[in-house]
Amino acid sequence: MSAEEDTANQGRLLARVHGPQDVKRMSGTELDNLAAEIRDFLVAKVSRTGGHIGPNLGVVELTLALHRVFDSPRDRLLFDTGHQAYVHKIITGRQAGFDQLRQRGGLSGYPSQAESEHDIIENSHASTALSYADGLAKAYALRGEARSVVALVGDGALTGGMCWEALNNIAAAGNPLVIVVNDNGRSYAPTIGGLADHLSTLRLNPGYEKVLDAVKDALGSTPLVGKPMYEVLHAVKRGIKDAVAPQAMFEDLGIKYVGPVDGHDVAAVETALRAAKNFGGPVIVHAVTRKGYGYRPAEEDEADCLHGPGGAFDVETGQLVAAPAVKWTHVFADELVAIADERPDVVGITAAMAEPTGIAKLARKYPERTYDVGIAEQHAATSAAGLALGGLHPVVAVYATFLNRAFDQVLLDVAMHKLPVTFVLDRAGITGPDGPSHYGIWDMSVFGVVPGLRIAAPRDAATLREELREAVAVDDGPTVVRFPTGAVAADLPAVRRVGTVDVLTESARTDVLLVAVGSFGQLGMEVAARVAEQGYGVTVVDPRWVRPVPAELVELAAGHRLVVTVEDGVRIGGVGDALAQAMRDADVQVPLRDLGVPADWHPHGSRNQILADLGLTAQDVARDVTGWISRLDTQTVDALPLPNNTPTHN
Ligand SMILES: Cc1ncc(C[n+]2csc(CCOP(=O)(O)OP(=O)(O)O)c2C)c(N)n1
Repeated sequence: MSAEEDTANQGRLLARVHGPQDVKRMSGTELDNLAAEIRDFLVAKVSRTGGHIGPNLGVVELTLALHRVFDSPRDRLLFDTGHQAYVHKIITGRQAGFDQLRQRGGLSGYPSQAESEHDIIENSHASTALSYADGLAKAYALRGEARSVVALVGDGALTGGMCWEALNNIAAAGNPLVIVVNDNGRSYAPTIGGLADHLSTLRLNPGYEKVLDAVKDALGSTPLVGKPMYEVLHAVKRGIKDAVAPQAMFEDLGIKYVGPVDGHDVAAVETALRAAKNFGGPVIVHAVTRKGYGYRPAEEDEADCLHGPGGAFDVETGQLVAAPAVKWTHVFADELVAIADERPDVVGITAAMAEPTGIAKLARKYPERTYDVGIAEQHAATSAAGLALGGLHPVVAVYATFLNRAFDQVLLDVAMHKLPVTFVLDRAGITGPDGPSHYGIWDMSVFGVVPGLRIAAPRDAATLREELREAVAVDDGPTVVRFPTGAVAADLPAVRRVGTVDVLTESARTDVLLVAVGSFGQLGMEVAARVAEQGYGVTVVDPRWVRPVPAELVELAAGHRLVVTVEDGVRIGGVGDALAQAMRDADVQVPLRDLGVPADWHPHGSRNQILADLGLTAQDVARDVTGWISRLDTQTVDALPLPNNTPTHN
């Protein structure tokens, strides 16, 4: 085929795909070409928006095969974690949405019921799909409905305990159900643990290695993405099944095992899936894939196979387009290493996210003092408790949204034992493009009720370093240090410190005490300037440690006419709520208004867009504050109007 014909044909098959039926009708050759077109499409689109490119490139053939063998949405296709559902979205008629992927009002980066009847579960937290599948299969058995239930789960997600609880139940129930294990050997980084080792014996098999080497050699001489490479890959894809030995492990669980199958061979996957579909009981189909398959910058990215670039990237190199910024994560990572240099008892824990949380930096310097526990936040917390019992001070670095999983472990296993464990919560508050389940807005409320747990919310790099040091100096209970996503805020020095509370600005008049939590320090300064223009004096404070509520904060509140709190977390049980209670307990009668995130499901978009939607900009807050303080002279407290974003059900 000439180059012109090739260009003319680009996207030809993809344009015919409006739903699963269109894929079912295609021939083997067409499917191979379609897979190539899908990869071109994914790279072209995701390179503009950012998103989970590596995982999706790895499941193109798997997803095509799933939609050919099963009849979605009647048959239920469940995607564990959900970050690898882009191909499913393409097949189910959502190609047009990819220009707006993860943008406000655009396509979600995860399955979304609102988008399609083909999306059954809305997720983003790993290791849940097998439990959903267990329940669905039981429900259809009880209701006498003949529908297939299929869950696609990665080897990374399989390190999560919920998967093993589910497998135990699935085996016991014996209902028909298909579990497709997408085994690419990686979470972000290579998957760790006994299970991973077991699976990797397969990948280390010399026969399999030979195939991979041939693929790698071929990549050097082919264009980045596209059809020619697929022809080469096809040529080397022979014999993969014969080259490797089946694994007994899954059958030991009492679940039928099919595989290993080459996950990039649609026909081979289809054969396995059809066998599994007709088996009449639970079956695991073990598919071996390569993360980032077919796109050289992803395949060759040692760190995480381009797991999920946060923004636009260069197609040739896979490098992010945006100028690199110093992020909160970097400040934490550097300071942790500095602390570890001084304190041999300080160790780090990550739950399969060493690079994204910055723990990787510690691991590079002190590999023997760093533990990657897999996608196992609950285990991370209690294992940290064990480390602390053993005389160490663990620093557990997780995204704020994922620590929700480990509430009971933090409460009882760590806090009740008064153990010195520091939880560092990255991506706290409104995060943005990953949507509702990735927002780190619950931590201050949920963990605020844990007795003896101290929570710090630094406002800039300097206070992050300082509060991290204060946290690891605590030896009689757990601490949390939480900070948001993105570039770290410019340093904002305090004018003075009262107890643990930093006063950021004050004036001769003490009308309003504005409690700016964490990264809202700068917003607080802007609000004070705007409100000052209306003739009111605002004292802006950063409590630094928000739990327990500092006694000095209550004293400061007593010296003002109005207290306003602003925080990057849910209002119910948040810092405002806690301060109001502390003021009631101290019989401080000053009215308080709390601004924060309503307890609701907030859509994806940029952090700034979502904060603006919630009325959490300097302009909005200044308007609220001015309105409240100006009415105070004439109205009673109860008559103070609600802020813009206060839903009535709160
Ligand atoms: C509870 C939880 N912890 C951490 C994460 C972050 N995370 C997203 S994808 C991922 C790796 C998943 O690996 P795997 O299931 O093998 O899928 P792959 O990306 O390799 O296709 C992790 C750790 C998460 N989504 N949920």
